[in-house]
Amino acid sequence: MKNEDTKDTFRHLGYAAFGLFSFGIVSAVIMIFYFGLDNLLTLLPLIYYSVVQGVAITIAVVALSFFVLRIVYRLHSKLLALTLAVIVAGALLYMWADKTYSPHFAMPAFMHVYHPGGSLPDLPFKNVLVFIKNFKNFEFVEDIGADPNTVPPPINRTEPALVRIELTAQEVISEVAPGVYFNYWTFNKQVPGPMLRVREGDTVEVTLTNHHSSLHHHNIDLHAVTGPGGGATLSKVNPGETRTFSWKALNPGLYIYHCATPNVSTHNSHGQYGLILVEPKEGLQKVDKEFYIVQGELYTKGVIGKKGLTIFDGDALLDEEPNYITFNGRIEKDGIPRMSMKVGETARIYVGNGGVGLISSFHPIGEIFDTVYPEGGIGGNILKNIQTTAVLPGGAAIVEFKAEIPGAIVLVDHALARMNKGAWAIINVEGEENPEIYRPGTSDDPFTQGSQVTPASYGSGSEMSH
Ligand SMILES: [Cu+2]
Repeated sequence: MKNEDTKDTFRHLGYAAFGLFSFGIVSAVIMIFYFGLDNLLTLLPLIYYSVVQGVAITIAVVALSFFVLRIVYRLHSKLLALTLAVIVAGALLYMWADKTYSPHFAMPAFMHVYHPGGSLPDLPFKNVLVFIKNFKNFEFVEDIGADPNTVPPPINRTEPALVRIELTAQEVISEVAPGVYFNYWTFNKQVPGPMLRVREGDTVEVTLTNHHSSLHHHNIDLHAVTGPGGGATLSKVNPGETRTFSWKALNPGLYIYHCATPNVSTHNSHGQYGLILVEPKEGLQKVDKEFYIVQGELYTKGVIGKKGLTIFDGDALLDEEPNYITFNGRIEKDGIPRMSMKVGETARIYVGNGGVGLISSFHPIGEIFDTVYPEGGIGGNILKNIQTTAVLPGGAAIVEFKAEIPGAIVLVDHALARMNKGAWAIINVEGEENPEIYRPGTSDDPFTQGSQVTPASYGSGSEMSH
């Protein structure tokens, strides 16, 4: 009897294994025909980890089902089978009644929101299928992070002008961190989108094109615009479409622009934001260096650092718990500074916060902001000698300082756990040491003779020589 049972067990296991194997083969053949082998070969490395997880959960579910069936079979108990069925039915009923089932088989299935129009923050499951189907149309971008040095030059005009700006909304694939891929939605294939610069009184003509490869509508809301939706009502573009609208820059200041297509926070948190500076008529004081940094959040499924193509997480968005917080779209590569200046030079940083959830406590480690234009406002109060300034979601700030000491100035969101999620960038300062201001040793040590000083670099722990 026992022997028979064991044979049975092995036979059933064999069937299960054969079934799984056949299912795998048939799925692979269907996928090759559906996507084409080339697309599949590109896609597979990106979804490798998801595939492994899928196989793992399938094995576990099949084994568990087999285990339960064996118990029921061995006990020959209809009552036990009925009890198990009731447990499963009860659990499903509980889940169904817990929250409203969302339309369109959206993921996660039990989410409910109260956004105007009822749009869900997540992506309907059908969009994921459409995404995979259109995979070959997406462009892979080598480096999604906008170069912080790409600030348009100061405006020297003394008269208003007509300024034409062209932007393209494009959905691309790029790396958040090494091996971690995300489907970014962008302006001009970079995050943040390009920094724009106009002069108070200018008439600005914005032309927005939605790239033909896009799966979603997009538009643009510039906070510098006076008018409904900040331009959003005039710029909704379907994939492949182009629209133009004009506006007059009435208020000087530094403003966020972003996509405002419902669900707005979903579009924002895929990377669709940037800064526009409306220079005051009298211009801004001249500085040696200007930098462009926008903080942003990425909400992805699974843990931080999960490799492969990560999927957007609507639940995390509603909870305002991003996996990644970036200064310019992605994690800084190997801590290599992308900004540099010299001792004695002055710098201005145009800082924005694309959000969507967190207030940035913007702070330069080892430096003090001599001047801050709070909330990016120009023409009102300015602040002097500031350590940390608040940059609100959908807001900005202009900060200025002079570099006195060589070494690294690490810019951070001083809610410092966010550094672990990527919220930092480095300005490398080169030049002569300035021991009168900063040096190792006691205050009695002579420092006026340069020969007696060993240059100390950032973090090297060099000591004064005697
Ligand atoms: Cu959009």
